Amino acid sequence: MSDTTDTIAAIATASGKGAIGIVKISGARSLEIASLVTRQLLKPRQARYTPFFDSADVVIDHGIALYFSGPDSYTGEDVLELQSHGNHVLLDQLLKVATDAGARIARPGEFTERAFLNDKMDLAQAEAVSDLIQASTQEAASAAVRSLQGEFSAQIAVILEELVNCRVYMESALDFAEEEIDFLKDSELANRFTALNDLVSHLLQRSHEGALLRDGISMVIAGLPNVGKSSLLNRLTGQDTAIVTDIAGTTRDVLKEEINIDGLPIHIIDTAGLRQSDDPIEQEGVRRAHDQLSQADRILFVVEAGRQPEPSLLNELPANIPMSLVFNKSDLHPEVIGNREGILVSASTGEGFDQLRNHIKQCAGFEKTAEGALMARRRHIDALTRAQSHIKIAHQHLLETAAGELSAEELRLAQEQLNQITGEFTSDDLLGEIFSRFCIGK
Ligand SMILES: Nc1nc2c(ncn2[C@@H]2O[C@H](COP(=O)(O)OP(=O)(O)OP(=O)(O)O)[C@@H](O)[C@H]2O)c(=O)[nH]1
Ligand SMILES: [Mg+2]
Repeated sequence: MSDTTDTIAAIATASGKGAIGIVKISGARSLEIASLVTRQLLKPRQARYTPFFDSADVVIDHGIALYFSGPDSYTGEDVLELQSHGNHVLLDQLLKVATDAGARIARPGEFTERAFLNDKMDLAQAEAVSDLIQASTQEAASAAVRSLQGEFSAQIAVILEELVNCRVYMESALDFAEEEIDFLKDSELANRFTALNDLVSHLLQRSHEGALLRDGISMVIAGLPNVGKSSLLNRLTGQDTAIVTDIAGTTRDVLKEEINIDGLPIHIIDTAGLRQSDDPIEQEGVRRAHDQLSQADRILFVVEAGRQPEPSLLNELPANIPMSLVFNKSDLHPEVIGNREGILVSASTGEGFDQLRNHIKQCAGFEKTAEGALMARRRHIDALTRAQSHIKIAHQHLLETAAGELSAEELRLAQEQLNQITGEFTSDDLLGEIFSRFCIGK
């Protein structure tokens, strides 16, 4: 973990030219650096328009200096923000004044890590800061804001409180050994277990949607040559990205595009038509197609309307990856013939695409809960899932053997899992990994 006694500094704005650029400084030397740069004593929380000096007394720029005295700041420490014009030469000069005065360059995420260590936010909120910066759709940004405001953590707190109540109830039962069995078998406890389980399920659903908004899903379009895979990609993206011709074997390279359906990011991948070929370039295209197929979250397998997929070709697809059948060219064959069901579309006319988009959302488990998605990560979902299975085992112990102690122990384990989400008990390694993925200056 970092040395939290250092004063840290970083350029907080994105690289490149812009109207303004910001250097951020946090730590005990902030006020001293403020005096060096501005030659004035700044008052907390008062924006001061001032010249910025370098160490040789030369004016570098004029800008706004803002000082926050700890603990009322983002990091909980003394913080200085220097807003200059958005030119990296200027910003580097300002940064140099700070480092000459004893600050060191901050690591990625170090400001937010300090905010976490100083109890300004919990770990789930800190992660939401990074997710908000990375959000690629409005829905993802809203989910991140909800988590940043603490909605996710508040839900965890509700579950934790109920877990603790159950434990207290059970442990008081264990203290009165003769009455234990009656206590443990009463319906109140059973109801509480069911309610706990429902709370976790609901939070899991909202988190699952948040994770989808953050990471999206990858969908590989595959099928025989000429069935209209590239036309399908173009219709979904609304752009003429892929070359379309009536020559079978047009596409060889793997083509990746990004769309979003109601905020759900979809990475769509067009591939070469699957067939045996003597052409080494096409062979390589087919090999790459199989490569992509093995990594997909879902396969869109395209077949010409009026036909059925060849079983031998379907057998070549990776068995562990879900597949949706799409019958294309409905303008030529308006009906699905045969026993396998699929979605009927026409990449030429756009018919059936609303249905296809809905199908994709549904398959991803993206249903939009009433309160909205909460930004969550894989590790949150894993911890919630583990907590839920401990709760289920705890319930089983009660139902099947009235084993109060074992049951209480499972609840304790569930509690541990939830505490990991908010960072109550989290290893330094995990913290290091989480914050290292932040951008510099945040
Ligand atoms: N009538 C009709 N023609 C279509 C439709 N979709 C694609 N086509 C035509 O089918 C031919 C092949 O389309 P592509 O999109 O290149 O097919 P592909 O599956 O990518 O082909 P390869 O890259 O060779 O594997 C082109 O002539 C398209 O214009 C459709 O919905 N209706
Ligand atoms: Mg193609």
